[in-house]
Amino acid sequence: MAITFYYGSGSPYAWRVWLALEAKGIAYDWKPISFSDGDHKKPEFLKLNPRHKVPVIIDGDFTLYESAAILEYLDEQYTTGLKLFPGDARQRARVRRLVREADDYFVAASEPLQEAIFFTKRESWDAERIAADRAKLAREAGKWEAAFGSDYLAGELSAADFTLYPMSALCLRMDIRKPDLDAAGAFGPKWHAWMKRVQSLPYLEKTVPPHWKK
Ligand SMILES: N[C@@H](CCC(=O)N[C@@H](CS)C(=O)NCC(=O)O)C(=O)O
Repeated sequence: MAITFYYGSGSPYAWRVWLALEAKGIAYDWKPISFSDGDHKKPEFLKLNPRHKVPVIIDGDFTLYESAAILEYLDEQYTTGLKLFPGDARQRARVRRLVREADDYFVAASEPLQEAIFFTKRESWDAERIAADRAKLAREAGKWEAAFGSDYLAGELSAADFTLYPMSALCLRMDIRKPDLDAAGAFGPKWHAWMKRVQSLPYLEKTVPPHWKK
């Protein structure tokens, strides 16, 4: 039976799960929810996730939210397709570490700027705050640049790439709203090359947030 996958367009967390489902070749029933219609606050959704957030999956009689936990579950429960946590104990620990670094430090460094650009009216944009938030993002990006050693974050393609890629794509999207921000310039050449490699995965285009394609 297919997994039910609750998705919200633009959510980097939901995107991570979509990439994992595709890469593992798991059958799923895609259920996009509408944030603007408040679907995530409706009683039927709150029964699935009392924190009113996507992603959520339902696999038979098992419901799970939190994207990082979902990827671990999918990898343990389904042996098909890509191994999201490949290798030996040390290699898997490295993947988990990278996932934590993205969820904790990259998010902390990028969310303030995203808040300032996406969720603040243009007329209220505060140049000083934006510059400070961009500098914070650039400092964090520098740490990732220094860590790149091979094609993918942990060597082989893994859950780490599916975690950081959507967050990174969201950062680049800020330049569409404010071209002189140059969020792309906050990232180094290795990071840009890695973005291109992930973009060339055969299922990547399918998972791009639908409202970005309009
Ligand atoms: N830690 C969660 C974060 C999920 C999350 O923040 N989802 C956002 C979209 S990016 C959401 O659904 N927000 C709606 C809300 O909080 O009401 C995960 O990894 O799944």
